[in-house]
Amino acid sequence: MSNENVQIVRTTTWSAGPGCHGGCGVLAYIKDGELIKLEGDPDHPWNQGRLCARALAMTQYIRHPNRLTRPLKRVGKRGEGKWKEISWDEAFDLIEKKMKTIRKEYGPESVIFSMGTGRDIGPWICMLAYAFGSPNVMFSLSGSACYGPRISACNTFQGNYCVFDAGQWFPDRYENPKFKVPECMIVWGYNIAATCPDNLFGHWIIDLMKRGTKIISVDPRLTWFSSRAKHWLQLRPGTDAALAMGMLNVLINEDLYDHEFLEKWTNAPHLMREDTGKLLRESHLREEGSENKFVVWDDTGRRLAIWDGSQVSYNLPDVNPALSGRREVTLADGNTVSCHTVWDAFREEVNNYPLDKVEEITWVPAKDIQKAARFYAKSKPASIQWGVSIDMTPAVTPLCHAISSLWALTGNLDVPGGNVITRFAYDAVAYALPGADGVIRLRNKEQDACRVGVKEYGPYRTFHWRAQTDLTLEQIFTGKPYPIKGMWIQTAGILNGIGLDPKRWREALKKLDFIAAVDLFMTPTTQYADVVLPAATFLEKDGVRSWWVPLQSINKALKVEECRPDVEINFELAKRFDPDFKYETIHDLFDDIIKPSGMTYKELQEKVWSIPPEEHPTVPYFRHEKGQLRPDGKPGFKTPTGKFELYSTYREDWGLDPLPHHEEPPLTPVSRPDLAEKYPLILSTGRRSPAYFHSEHRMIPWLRQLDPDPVVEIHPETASEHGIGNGEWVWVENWMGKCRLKAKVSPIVPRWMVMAAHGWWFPEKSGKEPSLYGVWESNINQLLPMGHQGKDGQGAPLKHSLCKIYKVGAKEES
Ligand SMILES: Nc1nc2c(c(=O)[nH]1)N[C@H]1C(S)=C(S)[C@@H](COP(=O)(O)OP(=O)(O)OC[C@H]3O[C@@H](n4cnc5c(=O)[nH]c(N)nc54)[C@H](O)[C@@H]3O)O[C@H]1N2
Ligand SMILES: Nc1nc2c(c(=O)[nH]1)N[C@H]1C(S)=C(S)[C@@H](COP(=O)(O)OP(=O)(O)OC[C@H]3O[C@@H](n4cnc5c(=O)[nH]c(N)nc54)[C@H](O)[C@@H]3O)O[C@H]1N2
Ligand code: SF4
Ligand SMILES: [Mo]
Repeated sequence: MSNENVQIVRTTTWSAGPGCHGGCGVLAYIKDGELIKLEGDPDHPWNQGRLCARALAMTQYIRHPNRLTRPLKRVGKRGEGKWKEISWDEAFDLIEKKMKTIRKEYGPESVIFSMGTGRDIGPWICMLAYAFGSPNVMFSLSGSACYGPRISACNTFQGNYCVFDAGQWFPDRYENPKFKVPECMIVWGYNIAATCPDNLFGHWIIDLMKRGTKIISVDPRLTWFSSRAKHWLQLRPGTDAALAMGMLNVLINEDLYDHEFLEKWTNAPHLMREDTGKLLRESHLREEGSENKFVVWDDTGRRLAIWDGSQVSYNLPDVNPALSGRREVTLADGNTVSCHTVWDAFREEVNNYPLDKVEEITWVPAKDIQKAARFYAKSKPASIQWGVSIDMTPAVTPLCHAISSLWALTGNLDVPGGNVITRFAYDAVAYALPGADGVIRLRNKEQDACRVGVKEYGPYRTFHWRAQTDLTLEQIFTGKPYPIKGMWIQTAGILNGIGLDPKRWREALKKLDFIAAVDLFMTPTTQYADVVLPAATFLEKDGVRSWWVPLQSINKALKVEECRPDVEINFELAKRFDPDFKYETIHDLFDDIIKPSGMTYKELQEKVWSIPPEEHPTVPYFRHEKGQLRPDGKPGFKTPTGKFELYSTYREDWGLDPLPHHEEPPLTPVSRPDLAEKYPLILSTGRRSPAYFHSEHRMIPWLRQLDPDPVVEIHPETASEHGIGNGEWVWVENWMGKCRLKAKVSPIVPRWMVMAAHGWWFPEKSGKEPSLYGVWESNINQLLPMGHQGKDGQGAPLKHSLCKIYKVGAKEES
């Protein structure tokens, strides 16, 4: 390639385009305003020149003939496929008028702002919703079952989220003297070699393996990491909590846990009342001296806890209360109650999971669990990284609690090579993830009270800023407690990927008065909108990206027709909806977001990425010891007790079981033997394809060539039982419906499970109803129900339902 007139733009990937959670540094080669090549930036500390197929295929994406390039207005009925090009001014005027009418008649909360997975538009959709006045930003997956539940669970009992340490907070990475290579890493329900999810990369784990890390894989499927693991625990889907409890059982009963961490940093010594079975709270304690000060003694006269008016601090320096055993405590009312410790209760719960019972639940041999647990516990340091299959368990919080207890009790939290507490680089936060307050937020708390799910679910009140999806869908039909009349859809493939039971979603969309969608392509979902706006790829915009580290800029490299960056679209409308909107220009907004870094946006753009210096409080390690995690600056964790909570204060307050435990998911052979009789195979869905991001990219030739058809993976024995050959089309069916997928016969899945690809529609087919790009042919979500969220409103059974299979054309089994 001649480099004449070629301009190289250094920038950062974040979705629109590759479709990603993002963060790779890239070099965009631009000639005469066109992208001629994209390659990994060898100087970027994270990807070090590596890049995925989807980013490499950007040259086929940018000018794809199907791309939306002008705003469209629907002129036929919803689904009829009749559209008219309009100007941006017309589009903005129309949206402003329609949405203001709904706001006036029904209130701002009756417009839902629907988004998909976390990418560049996260902050901007919130900005728009909040400027409009609606708290209802909805991550459109049942039970918010991706990422949010893991984060909110960690907030609940640990105060902050954490991830595996691959030296990502240091520009020199593995070479940094503070960093340690973990001896063991558990890759838990995580297909990270294909996914680079949640701001992490599979190649980091490979880097660690090259440096000596041994892998334990917890996965029903033979993934890249399972096939290279020292221990592969091939569990029955949805039984992870039982497995983790079994591992805790080994840890505790073989005395493989870290006593110092337990005593000093967990709430193990805290007291529980035997009469109520609940925590002994400050209000129960005996008053002494000043009005706000209470002290608790045990029956031997030792002080156990003190309440200083703001919080109870246990474990006073001069007291080392016994970790277990009964004791009598005198309460404020003068009565005496018997108490035991949290540690007693925790161990009792763990002892409910002896390994033979765990084997029965999980189908993993007890011996294997024991070996893996011992290996993890004896490795120093060791880390665990979990994937989205965790969120896709309705009892997601107790499951996260069990797994987190593993890293806490082995002293692997907030240490080099272990699970490191995540903080945003420089604390520059654009918008709220659970537990983080960003620059973009609702103006006053009262506006939040009517957010869907706030009344019903503790985590939505306390940590999530999202509307609960399953309740929102119901509310569209019932109109209770208030009507929902409009939807703004930006990055959510409601009918083709993120929505479960998509036919019901279609009915819901049809009920709405007004829908605006912003996308790069026409999809089955956008066919139901009234206006569709053409969005830009990451190469066509300026942006700012702060998701843990680094702090990065996205730098505009080119322009395509009339496509506009999401941030510009939302900014324009935010100004129209909110007369007091704070910012004049988009760069003002970016400046405000990155202010804590001390840089202006222009300065960040020069650098492209910036990692805070090692002494910065947002950089690990041992921040719980240094008082860098809690708002009051005291040592400990950001929880109600300042400790890692083995027994959760929040969960007790929310009326939910505060200890980790296993709950059988709703649609398994164990919970529904009646359904299993007819639908004997476990249906798992949505293992990622390296060629696609969810429902995207089916129209990109290089990517479609890599993975041309919707596949279902079937074990050879199961396939032969059903007379199915590799590459033959099969029906996958259950009580909700059926869809047609191509058999990939492979021992990669166990005999008792099939794995169906998700997100399928066919851009090459007609977009009009009834075809709707063939979305009803192969979209596996037609077999998955809404409304099975867990008791705290989170989680959904996407990875464990039931089905039967048979060859297309074969006589249907009844
Ligand atoms: N190429 C590509 N990358 C992506 C995406 C994409 O669509 N394409 N999507 C992005 C998004 S939004 C997300 S959330 C992430 C997800 O990234 P991952 O968390 O890596 O998600 P999956 O590919 O679903 O992999 C989950 C793994 O869990 C296993 N599994 C299934 N059920 C269970 C179970 O019950 N227990 C256990 N322990 N394991 C189970 C599956 O076999 C699979 O190996 O990927 C992101 N990255
Ligand atoms: N059966 C099953 N279903 C699943 C899953 C599973 O494991 N199994 N995984 C679920 C998970 S974890 C998630 S997060 C969801 C993801 O679901 P979605 O986030 O809905 O998935 P996508 O198909 O990536 O994106 C939806 C639309 O957004 C558009 N888009 C992409 N980037 C941009 C952008 O920057 N701006 C604008 N305006 N539009 C953009 C795309 O063109 C696409 O039409 O899917 C879920 N669906
Ligand atoms: S999808 Fe992942 S590997 Fe590809 S560009 Fe985005 S962050 Fe990088
Ligand atoms: Mo996701």
